[in-house]
Order: sequence, then C-alpha cells, then structure tokens
Amino acid sequence: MRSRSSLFRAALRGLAAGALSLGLLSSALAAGIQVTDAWIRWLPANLPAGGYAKVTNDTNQEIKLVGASSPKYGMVMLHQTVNKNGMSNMVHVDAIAIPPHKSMAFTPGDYHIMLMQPKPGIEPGQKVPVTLKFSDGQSVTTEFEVRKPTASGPGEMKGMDMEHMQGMKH
Ligand SMILES: [Cu+2]
Repeated sequence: MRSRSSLFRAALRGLAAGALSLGLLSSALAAGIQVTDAWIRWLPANLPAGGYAKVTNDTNQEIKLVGASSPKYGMVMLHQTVNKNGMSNMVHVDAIAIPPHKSMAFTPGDYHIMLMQPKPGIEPGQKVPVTLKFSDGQSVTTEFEVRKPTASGPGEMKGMDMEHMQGMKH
C-alpha cells in the first residue's frame, strides 16, 4: 500500500512530466524511433556537457543519426571518445547507423552528444529538450534530465570522479 502523501507526490510528478513530454513522446513513437534513459552530465563554468541516451530503431529499415540540437545549447555535435595509445580523445562523428530493430547507446566514455555553449540558467534537476536528427529528415525531441557532474547513469549516483571534473572528457 502506498501512503496518501506518496500517491499525491506521484500524481504531481506525473502531471509535470506529462505536460512536458506528451507531445514529444507521441511524435517519437509515431516515428518508430524511441529515445529513452536520456540525461545530461552537467558541468559548471559553462563547460560543454555530455548527453547520453538509448536510441531504439523499431522500424524495418536502417536509420542514420546525423545530428542533434537543443534550444538550450548554442552548438551540439555527435562525438565519440576513442582511446589510442593510452590517450583518450573525442572525435566528431558524422553519422551513426542503427540497424532495424536494434538500438545504440550514448554512454560516458563512448558515443555522446556534445552539448556546447550552454545558455544561462541550466542546472541539475532540470529537463532540457534535445532533438536528434536522422538522415531521412525525421527528428525526435526528448526531454533530457540534467544531472550533477558525479552522475554516471540514469537514476544512478556515484562518488566524485575527478577525471571527469578536470574538463573535457565525456
Ligand atoms: Cu565530446
């Protein structure tokens, strides 16, 4: 049994989330492309942030992710972290193909959505819309949850990771 107050809180949360995402969700589902577990690792001092999500292709055709944008960031790119000779580097990615009925994940240390030139006022706890663009002209907008620099995944908290605090590693 849930207490009355927790039901009330859940209802409030539902209202807020529903108002934000109803329209966005329906367009995403209609397209047969689902974006889930979407979050941003926020960094202070206007540093670029990493965006992470799972993108599922529920269509019968290969889809190609070719870009991203957000009204809250001046510049958004698809990046991949690559390790070469013990050095970690980020490279720009032109396109990411997702076969029919497969998914790909943006995760720390691998593919990520590089969110640069943040607009003032973005803080952990907020939700920020990010639009993913596909080669056939489709786009899917999803609310990304802004999390603290210490976050390592959706709904998960870890100890302070100094490596990530030192700057441009995503
Ligand atoms: Cu990057």
